[in-house]
Amino acid sequence: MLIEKYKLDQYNNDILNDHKRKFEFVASSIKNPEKILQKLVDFQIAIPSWALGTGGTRFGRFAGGGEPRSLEEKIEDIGLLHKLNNCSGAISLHIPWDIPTNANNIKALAAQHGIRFDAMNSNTFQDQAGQERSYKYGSMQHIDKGVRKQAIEHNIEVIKYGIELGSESLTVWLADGSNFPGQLNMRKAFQNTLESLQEIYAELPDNWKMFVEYKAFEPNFYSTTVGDWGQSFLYASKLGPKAYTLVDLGHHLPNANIEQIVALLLMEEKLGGFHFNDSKYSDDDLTVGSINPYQLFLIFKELVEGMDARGMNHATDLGWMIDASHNVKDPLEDLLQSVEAIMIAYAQALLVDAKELEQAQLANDVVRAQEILQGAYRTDVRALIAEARLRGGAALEPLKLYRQLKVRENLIKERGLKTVATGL
Ligand code: RM4
Ligand code: MN
Ligand code: MN
Repeated sequence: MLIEKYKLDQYNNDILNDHKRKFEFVASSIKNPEKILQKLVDFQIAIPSWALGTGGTRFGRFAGGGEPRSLEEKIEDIGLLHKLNNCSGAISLHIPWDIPTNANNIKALAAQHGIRFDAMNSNTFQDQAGQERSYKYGSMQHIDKGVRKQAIEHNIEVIKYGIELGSESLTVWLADGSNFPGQLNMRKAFQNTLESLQEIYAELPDNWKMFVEYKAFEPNFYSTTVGDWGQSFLYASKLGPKAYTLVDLGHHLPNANIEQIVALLLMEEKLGGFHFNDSKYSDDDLTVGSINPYQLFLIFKELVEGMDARGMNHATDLGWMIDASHNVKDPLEDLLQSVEAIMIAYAQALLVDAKELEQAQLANDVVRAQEILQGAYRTDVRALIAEARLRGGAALEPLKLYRQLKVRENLIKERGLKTVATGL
């Protein structure tokens, strides 16, 4: 399904007066609205290819209907999102779930929708059909050199696919670890993993980055070989300047101070990428901003401050991606909500007056510091984000237009009710 431009414009025109009123109200109460708007127009969040279908739990999966059956249809779905919000202009592929059999065609299709290829993701956490050796006891940490070699070769293959598509980064998330005390030698597991990563790192093109993602637990429950930001930082430091830590919001133990992690990684120039989601417990992969939007704002506040301190480009210098799973919602609606939550937190963080906050900190004025942060957080910035969308040619209210145009109903008509997308 394609959304015709005239329908989008018509929709915007119908609600334009109401929007203008709200926009002028918020714009009049903030400093530099134009500067903030430009940042919002530029900001893009990649959509992972595995998030376009209904995700399952280990107990079951309830397909939603009209799910993309191929990589081409996944790109079309992201094209719909991008048309609606103008901030989903990138796709992140997971190999082997989404092998681009004809890279030129795939590239051309993506270009038609204004989509570029974000980080490539490798998969050594599942055994694939026809695979020679098993990852049951890990991949890059494995005691058997043959298993490690297989995992290394897979990652090198993923880089090759990425080069063909114009991607410039590889995300490595390892499920490696142990379920029981004594199962492995932790030092050797680390060293094997480091050596494996070094072999992959050696194959990275000059302009590529490697993101080392960490996760506290699951699927292993006793130890994880890249378990937290300290371990990821250690690998990334030993690997070299092209290696960075990737922070996935759901990959921490409860109550971890993620904003502090982000601040320090940025300070050390080792923050590379970001996976957005929200959670009540840990890796719940829920809609961004659905559980703890204030934490998301605090994280963005550190991101903005830390990137500005280094003169970084917010839109391009870090890899931004959603990493979520949709059990009960329409995946596309869920993604629209997630992107909106990210844009809200980003816009609110841009409202924080860094100089004023610094003065409050230097005066040990704790109350003032809190007022500054919460003043920004409690500003209703939705009209600002809508204005950025309008300027970028997208919809003032993406979710409402999605429903009005009956996008899901149309996709079900096109693709059928019983389609299941590849992914988890
Ligand atoms: C993992 C991790 C990775 C993602 C897979 C699908 O929990 O978050 O980033 O590639 O899920
Ligand atoms: Mn992730
Ligand atoms: Mn995860």
